[in-house]
Amino acid sequence: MALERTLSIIKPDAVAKNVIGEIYARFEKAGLKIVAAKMKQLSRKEAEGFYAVHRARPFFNALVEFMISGPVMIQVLEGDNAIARNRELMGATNPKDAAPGTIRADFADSIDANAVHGSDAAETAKTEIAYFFAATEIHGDRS
Ligand code: IDP
Repeated sequence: MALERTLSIIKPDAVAKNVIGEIYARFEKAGLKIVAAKMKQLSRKEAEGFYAVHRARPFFNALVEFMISGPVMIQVLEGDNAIARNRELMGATNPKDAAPGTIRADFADSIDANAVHGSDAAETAKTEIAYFFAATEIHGDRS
């Protein structure tokens, strides 16, 4: 199995609900190690840049407004198949479709306020991790 890294964001709704620790416990129980972390109030520019791939989508402005509505908790997770494993833990984008026991099923209120972000592929993971973390801020087993 491939030792991978992925970018995870606990979004403003979940930070406001005070469930950072509960979400971290799910990562750890699933074998994902938190190898970097920072709490941050994103600027509009940072949120727009992070979600630039969605710029043309009708929900883009609402998504940016939501992501800057409060602080987020940003982490790099490391583990075997970390990208897919984190997506499994997160559940479907719309919490109405998320499988029972997933983070979004348990903590998300709507497709806008859906608790967590997770990279969806190796290339995006690399870009997204570099968007928020310098190499010296990541303390994992993978070089
Ligand atoms: P993902 O977060 O599950 O990877 P993406 O399709 O990459 O989903 O969309 C990024 C984020 O944009 C979602 O997490 C959600 O917050 C928001 N989003 C996606 N689709 C919609 C929509 O149809 N309406 C409102 N917000 C959406």
